[in-house]
Amino acid sequence: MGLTAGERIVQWLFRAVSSFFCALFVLVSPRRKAGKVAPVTESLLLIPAVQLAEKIRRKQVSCVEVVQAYLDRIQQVNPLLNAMVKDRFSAALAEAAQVDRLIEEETGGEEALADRLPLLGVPFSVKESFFLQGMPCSTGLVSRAGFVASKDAPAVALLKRAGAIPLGVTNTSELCMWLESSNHLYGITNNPYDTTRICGGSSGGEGSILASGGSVIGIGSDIGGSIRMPCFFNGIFGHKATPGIICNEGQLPPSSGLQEDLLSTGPMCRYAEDLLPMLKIMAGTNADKLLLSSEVDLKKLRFFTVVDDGGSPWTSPVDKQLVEAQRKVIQHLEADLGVKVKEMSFPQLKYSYQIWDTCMALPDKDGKPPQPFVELMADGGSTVWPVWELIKWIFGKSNHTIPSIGLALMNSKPSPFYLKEKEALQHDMDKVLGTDGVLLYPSHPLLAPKHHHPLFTIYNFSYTGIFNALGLPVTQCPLGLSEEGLPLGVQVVGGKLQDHLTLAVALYLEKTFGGWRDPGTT
Ligand SMILES: *[C@@H]1O[C@H](CO)[C@@H](O)[C@H](O)[C@H]1NC(C)=O
Ligand SMILES: *[C@@H]1O[C@H](CO)[C@@H](O)[C@H](O)[C@H]1NC(C)=O
Ligand SMILES: CC(=O)N[C@H]1CO[C@H](CO)[C@@H](O)[C@@H]1O
Repeated sequence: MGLTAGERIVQWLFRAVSSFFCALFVLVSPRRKAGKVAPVTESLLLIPAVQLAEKIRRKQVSCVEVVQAYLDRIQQVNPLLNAMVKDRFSAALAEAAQVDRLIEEETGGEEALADRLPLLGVPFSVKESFFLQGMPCSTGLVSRAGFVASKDAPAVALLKRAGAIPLGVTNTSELCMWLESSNHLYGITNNPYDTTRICGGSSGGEGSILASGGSVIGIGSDIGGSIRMPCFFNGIFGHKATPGIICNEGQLPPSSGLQEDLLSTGPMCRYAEDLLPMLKIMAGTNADKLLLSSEVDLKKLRFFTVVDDGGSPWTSPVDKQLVEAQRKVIQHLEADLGVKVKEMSFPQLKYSYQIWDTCMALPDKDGKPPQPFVELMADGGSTVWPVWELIKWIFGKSNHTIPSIGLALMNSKPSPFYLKEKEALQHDMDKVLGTDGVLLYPSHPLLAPKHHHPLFTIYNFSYTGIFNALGLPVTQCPLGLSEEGLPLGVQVVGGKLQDHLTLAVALYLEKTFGGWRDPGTT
């Protein structure tokens, strides 16, 4: 797709300016020493959640042993990562002991137990922006320090009801609106493959603790890539479900306007086989709307690949290693399955950011506009003045992070032009995908960047954000590591309600590319 001369100039200028600031930033920022977590040595930490539940049910391992192994690992890695910001270790151990007693006393047989409590005894982690009873839920707002949730978010409650045991809550970006998990309440979270790099956001603490082996399954939410970006930067699996399937209640900030159509709560995990059972549990009664128990024959699917967004002036070109990884996926699919992967391009993808931004600003069905970001920052307290916060920030005195202040200053309005482009893209995409199409798309233009870098390159998240605007299910899949030892990956996109297809492809890709890698051994 050609860019106009004007777009080329904008592209050149924007890249020049962002490169200049990146270079300047590297010059002035203190040198951090690159570190990574120690290898996982405890084999209990290397078992997928569904298999772990089975072993616990069969008394091949006690739940207390499993939970203790995870607590030990978190204590080992967290000082380096700052991923889990509040734990509930003693409560988790007490619950584990109860699980062991329950299994001891169970008379209904193992199968009945598996039916009733499919994740019995499996530890999990929770993004701090969700209500988890007895735990903080601040989403990085300093003014919410000390708040304690008195109930569980519905998605959290469903995992608990399936028998899973929460270990603690993990860091996010302020108000979940940034791809670096850092805020003035809990500080900054590091990437386990290289601690000088970002773990992504907003579900970044989840990405980091899962990838380091401190958790096996976790819960995140995604309005512009907040599950998929941290899963990509940390080399794990994540699923942004078709919107409306998993309940989004009980998290901060609440969505308003039409944002509910963009937001998806969903599973994050180290092993692909845990995605589907988690989705089924977290969907509750809505699971019936998906075809989660149908057998998927990959050979019968139609595959598509899109190499990039067509050259948006606002994003960087896709990293060569990511292009190569996606090419290898195509090669494998064609050689193993005998399918033909068709290369496509969608001209509107170059407006991904603008389309996402417009959808985020749309009013709801009753014409009510979304709640202004400054109100979310104020969280019911005194008014926040973004310019004043910016001045305070310059002197290191603001309680807010610069991405939040920037967002408050931007104050987007919906654009009829981009809405029309979105509708055209939606029409084409829905037609291409149908009920048996699967599309491959880069997860992000670049591998996990250094801390703070995304500040100068804010639009790259549009590679994930566009699928929130389109309301399509997407599974983020790891594809091994780059030359510098950083995770590679790809997004697998399906038609609406066709989540089972992208999950089936995730299983295939894990088998073919090896899935998650222990950051300690790379
Ligand atoms: C930051 O938040 C704390 C706690 O809410 C408050 O006491 C303090 O005055 C705030 N600081 C600024 C500069 O707004
Ligand atoms: C994002 O995009 C810019 C160009 O717009 C690029 O210079 C930058 O390195 C990219 N990086 C990330 C990870 O945000
Ligand atoms: C690095 C950092 O700031 N870590 C903080 C994370 O949050 C906990 C709980 O509030 C603090 O105790 C840590 O100091």
